[in-house]
Amino acid sequence: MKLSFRWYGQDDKVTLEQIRQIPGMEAIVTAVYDVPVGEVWSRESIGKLKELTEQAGLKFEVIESVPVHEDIKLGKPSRDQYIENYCENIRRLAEAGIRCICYNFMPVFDWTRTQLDHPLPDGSTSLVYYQEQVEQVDPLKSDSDLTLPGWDASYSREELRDVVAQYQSLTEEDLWANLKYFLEGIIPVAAECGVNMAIHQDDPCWSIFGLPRIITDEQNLDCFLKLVDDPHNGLTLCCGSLGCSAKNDVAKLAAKYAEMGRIHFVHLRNVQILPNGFEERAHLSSCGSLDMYAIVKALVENGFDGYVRPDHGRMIWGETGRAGYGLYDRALGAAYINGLFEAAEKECASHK
Ligand SMILES: [Mn+2]
Repeated sequence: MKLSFRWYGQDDKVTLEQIRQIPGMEAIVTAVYDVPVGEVWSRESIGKLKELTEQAGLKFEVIESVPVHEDIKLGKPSRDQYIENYCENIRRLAEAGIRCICYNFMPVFDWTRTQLDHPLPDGSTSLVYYQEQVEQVDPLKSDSDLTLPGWDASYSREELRDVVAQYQSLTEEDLWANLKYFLEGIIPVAAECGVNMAIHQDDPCWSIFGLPRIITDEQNLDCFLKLVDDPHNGLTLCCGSLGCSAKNDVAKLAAKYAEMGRIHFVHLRNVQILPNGFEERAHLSSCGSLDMYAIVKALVENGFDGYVRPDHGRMIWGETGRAGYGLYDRALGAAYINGLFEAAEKECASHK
């Protein structure tokens, strides 16, 4: 298990120099942000990220994310060009030394929360999801003032309504078929380039606004891996996304898919499940619903040796910045993950 940290490029308030000082930190997880979704990334932009990362003494082997154009998810005729662009991105990233690409296949909304700065009793703030607030919002009504934080700012109100409307006739079966078509286009290229593709689970792992969502639970993850049964077609195991449903036993899923060799990247964070949704919490097991030690131990016991990163942190110590992606609480999460990892490694070694 190797520790990594997400970095949003030169506009990120968190610097590479700060990240490098976190004990055990090996690599940066980042992306090219200056290109519209669906276009080919320039070799120059990729090279700049690699250069900055390596100058800071960190490795450049994981990309999060190469986003998937909506036309691919919708199965429009234009998807073939976007899939070809995606393949070209895989080739260019492999040339630069990238070994793993994280992506997701969620219609329209990458992730959904109802508040990004919800105060917790200890004075920190975190991202939360309350069902009753989601139900007040209808993205099909362009005259509604209600929006949710994190909605893609690249869409105007009307564009958002239009893209959501295009999904109204798309069933889960259609989305599965479009995902399969996409995988059949990209996985042979990934295999040829030695790149592991790692799909992120839907966040949260249920349907929102009537939009289909399929990367949600064990049954569907099993189906996903069989769509193209190749080791390069694997998972980003996101504990927080799977863990906001009590139906998902995250430690069990970690063990199962690690043993199959199909986990290529892991997001470690904790959530507290509530009757009406969930709250993101500190990484420590006792702060939320997930047994983080059981998850890390399951990964170690089953031979997972890829990258993990602390996922969203709370805002603490007065830090301001990108919600979920401050320095301090994610660094605390990294330190905690180091401890879990060392304990799990030593426990496994003592049983051999
Ligand atoms: Mn995640």
